[in-house]
Amino acid sequence: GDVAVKEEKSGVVFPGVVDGNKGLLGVGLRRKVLFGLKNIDVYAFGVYADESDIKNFLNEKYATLSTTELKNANVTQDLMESDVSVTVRLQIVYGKLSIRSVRNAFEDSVGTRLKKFGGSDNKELLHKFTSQFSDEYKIPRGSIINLSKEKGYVLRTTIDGKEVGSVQSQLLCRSILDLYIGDEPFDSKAKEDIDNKLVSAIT
Ligand code: DAO
Ligand code: DAO
Repeated sequence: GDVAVKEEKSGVVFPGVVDGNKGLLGVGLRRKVLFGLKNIDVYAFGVYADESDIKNFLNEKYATLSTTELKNANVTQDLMESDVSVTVRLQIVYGKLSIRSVRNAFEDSVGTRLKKFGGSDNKELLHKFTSQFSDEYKIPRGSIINLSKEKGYVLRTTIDGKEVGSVQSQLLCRSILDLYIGDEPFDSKAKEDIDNKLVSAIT
């Protein structure tokens, strides 16, 4: 539906639709453990995709499966590897985020995935992505960052509606989505909700 949804742990509300046509599939929270002891809420996120794009893609692939077979199919994984446009909207919750700590965090989170899916050395790709975020950007609490995977595996980033840059790479798109809907997602409840939503889009 087109209804706004609240991420309960942070209280952040996500609009039901973004980019004119992408509907909300699920919301979650990105936490991080600091110094092995303190848990901080870094940002809340919502995952969006165009419903008719999803239907077209999934119907093509799954039309012949029974409901049970569908439950066992890895629909989310197929979505990650597809060329369907997906937007992940992040709303910053933590009030003291520096660009440097952001860069360190995603060298860790995204870097791990690039290695996992790409195999070889992906330092250059990681650098291409992180070098978009120069030190002049400020991301105080409430900032909204959109990570949009567009047709042709282009990852476009905006901060508070302002375009920051885009990188064309299937591996990077796959790795970013993996943070939210992959095997070890930041918020497993969010992934579960998204899975269910996808399956119900087919049936
Ligand atoms: O204050 O040093 C600190 C801790 C900051 C934690 C940073 C986590 C960053 C997570 C990535 C955010 C991407 C928008
Ligand atoms: O949560 O570990 C993570 C990685 C999130 C990747 C999102 C990157 C967003 C980049 C924003 C930079 C702001 C200057």
